[in-house]
Order: sequence, then C-alpha cells, then structure tokens
Amino acid sequence: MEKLIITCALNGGEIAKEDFPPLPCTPEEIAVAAEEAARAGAAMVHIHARDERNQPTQRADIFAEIIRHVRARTDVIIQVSTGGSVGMTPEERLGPVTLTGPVKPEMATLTAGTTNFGDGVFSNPPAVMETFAKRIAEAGLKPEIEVFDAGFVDNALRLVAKGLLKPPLHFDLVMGVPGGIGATPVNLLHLVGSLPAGSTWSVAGIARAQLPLATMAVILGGHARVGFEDNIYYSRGVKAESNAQLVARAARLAAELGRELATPDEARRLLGLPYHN
Ligand code: KMH
Ligand code: ZN
Repeated sequence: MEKLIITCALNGGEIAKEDFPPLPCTPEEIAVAAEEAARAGAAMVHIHARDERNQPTQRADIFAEIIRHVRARTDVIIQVSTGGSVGMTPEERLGPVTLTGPVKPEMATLTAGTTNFGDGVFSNPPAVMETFAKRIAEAGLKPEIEVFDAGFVDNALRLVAKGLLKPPLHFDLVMGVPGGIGATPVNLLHLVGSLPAGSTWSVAGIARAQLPLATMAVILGGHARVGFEDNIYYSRGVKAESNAQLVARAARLAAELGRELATPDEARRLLGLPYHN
C-alpha cells in the first residue's frame, strides 16, 4: 500500500471566528497552523483565506500573503480552495488561481457539481466546472476534485471526456455535508468503487464522521483529510484545541494500523505534482 497522505483543511470558508476562536484566520495564524499540522504528520494543507475582519475572501493578495508565510515555515503542499464560501461568484472564487511565481500554489480544488450545502446552495453548473478546469490547468496546478455527492464522479468523467481534466485524477470525497452524500462506510465503498482506475483519493468526513472515515481510508489505501474546516470537535462535546491535534490523532491511527505517512515530497510524487522541491 502507498504511504498515507494526511491533508489538513485548516479553516474553511463557513465557520465564524467568533463562534470558534481557535480557527486560524490571519496569514500568520494560518502559517503557524500549517507548520504545526506538518510537524504532526500532514503532507498537505487545504487553505481558505479571511480578510482583515476574519470574513471569508478569495482575494489573491491575501492568499499571496498566506502562501508567503506558510512557505517561510514549512514545505507542506499548499492546496488553495476555489470553493470559497457559499454564495461567492465563480470569478471571485478563482482569485488564488491567478497567483504566479513564489506564491503560486501547487494544487487547487475543483468542485464537480452543485449541492445543497446546509441552508444554502453550493453552485457549480457545467459551464462553471469547465471554466474552473481550464483555469486550473492553464495555471499549471493539479486539481483536487471535490465530490459532495455520487453523481459528481460522473461529472468529473464528463470533463475528462471533453479533454478538460487529465488522468490520473485526484479526488477528495467530502461526506456528511447536510445536502450531500451521507458519511457512511457503505457510501464510501460505493464512491471509491466508482472512481476511474489509477485515481488517488482522500476522504473528508464531516463532524463526527471525520475519525471513522479517516480510519477507513487508512485501511482501504486511500488518503485522509482532517482539520477544522470539516470538524471542530475532538470527541463528543469536546472542541479540538488545534488542527495539529486532529492530524496527530490520524497519524497515531495510521501507525497503529501499520500505514506509514507520506512526507510532503513523497506526497508530491504520489500525486504527480509537477513542482518538486
Ligand atoms: N465552502 C464550501 C462551500 C473547496 O474548498 O473547494 C466549499 C468548499 C470547497 O470549501
Ligand atoms: Zn475547503
């Protein structure tokens, strides 16, 4: 089995800092969280940005500042969100994909469909998906295909058929968003079974599903995403103290189950990233 890539989704675009003060929001807070997560075993961080008032933003200048700070501390793979926050326009969401030079990220997310998302709608109609696939490819970034429901895999295959995505594909199976696919073992097995041969995948279980689905990923040969974007609890009723705490638990679990962790450079090789350190 390949080594395990742990991705830490540090902050997300939906949780308010007022509601959860440990959420990393400033470039410095995000960089410290990324470094701690990397030390705990994460090979990749998935990053959203916040503005001066801690509100979700896709501003390229803020992402540039974040990436500068992260790279000063750690060589972890930087994956930027193009999901942003529910309700943002597609052009707004593409902000971090415009970055070049020393602040260019290595990966960007590409959500392969529309889903209800809590009380809102995360809108990704076909034309938007096609634009995002083109823009991510033109920027020289590897897409991580975000799957919130079963049909999203088929949508990704349509993009492959149109020549807009090039295999091998990397998927992140986000399970348990209210409005998306339920976070059950059977659903995970179904999603994994529907991926094209040669794909890599991680699973991001929402809330209390984070730990059991990460465990399944370790067993099945997939990869695991943990972190505050998906789950702010360590156990029932007990908030997590840091992203690193959640990463450390996933790392311990992998060790118990005999699965070695990938370093950032090993993860780059597994994902076929063009930019090796
Ligand atoms: N904030 C969600 C609506 C991504 O990062 O690409 C979507 C999201 C996905 O977070
Ligand atoms: Zn995200």
